[in-house]
Amino acid sequence: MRFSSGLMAVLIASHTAPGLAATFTNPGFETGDFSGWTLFTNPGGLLGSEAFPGTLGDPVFPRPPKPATPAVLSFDVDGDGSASFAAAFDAGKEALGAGPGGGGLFQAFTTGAGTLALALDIATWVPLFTNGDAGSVRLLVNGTELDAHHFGEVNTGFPGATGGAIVRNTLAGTIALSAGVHELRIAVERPYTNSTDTPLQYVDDLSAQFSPVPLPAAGWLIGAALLGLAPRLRRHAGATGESGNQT
Ligand SMILES: [Ca+2]
Ligand SMILES: [Ca+2]
Repeated sequence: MRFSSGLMAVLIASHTAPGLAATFTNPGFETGDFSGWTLFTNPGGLLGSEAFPGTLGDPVFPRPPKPATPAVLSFDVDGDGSASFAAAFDAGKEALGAGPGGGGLFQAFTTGAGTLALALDIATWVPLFTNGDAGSVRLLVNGTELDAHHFGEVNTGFPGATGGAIVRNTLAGTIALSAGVHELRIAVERPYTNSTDTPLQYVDDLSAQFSPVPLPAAGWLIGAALLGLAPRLRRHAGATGESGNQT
């Protein structure tokens, strides 16, 4: 069966209509800053700490230098050997107590109706000492958690090793969305206080794949096109002598 040109146009339009893709601003932090993102802190939480100009060879207080956070810094979050700009945090708390600590970042985005698949690279850098909890990162859309990872204890091998440790992971998940404005949120949490020895958390390379569902309006158009096609098919069947019920 050949589709009429009108029906084919409707079918194509239902898959390429503008506004159906999910577009994020600065998903890989390649602007070198937090453009497009809004930072937030949980009650009593901290997102970062001041820079510490450490010296690992210092005989009194041996520590590696630690950058100020929150910040967008060059870091190889996915471990492919190539560093790029990434969001860096020293998630923690002002004082020990209830609550997740830290905070994170969010941005609004718009889609049509469909399914959104997201992926995000995450990492933690533990400067020197083995740390009992390097923090957690959670990926949420409209408040629904798509995926989460708790780095937990990271053993740096200290004192036998003084190079610290980097641990990497990836968050991924899918969610069905109705047409409209949505919120993507990345929570970076750690329920302990910050110090020159606490781990940094990095996030980078947010990637999105959006699969639109045919819109109801498009369905009506397709139905209307098929109705328009029916008389032509009947005429065609009649002209070639094919049998069939023709009411
Ligand atoms: Ca990047
Ligand atoms: Ca990389």
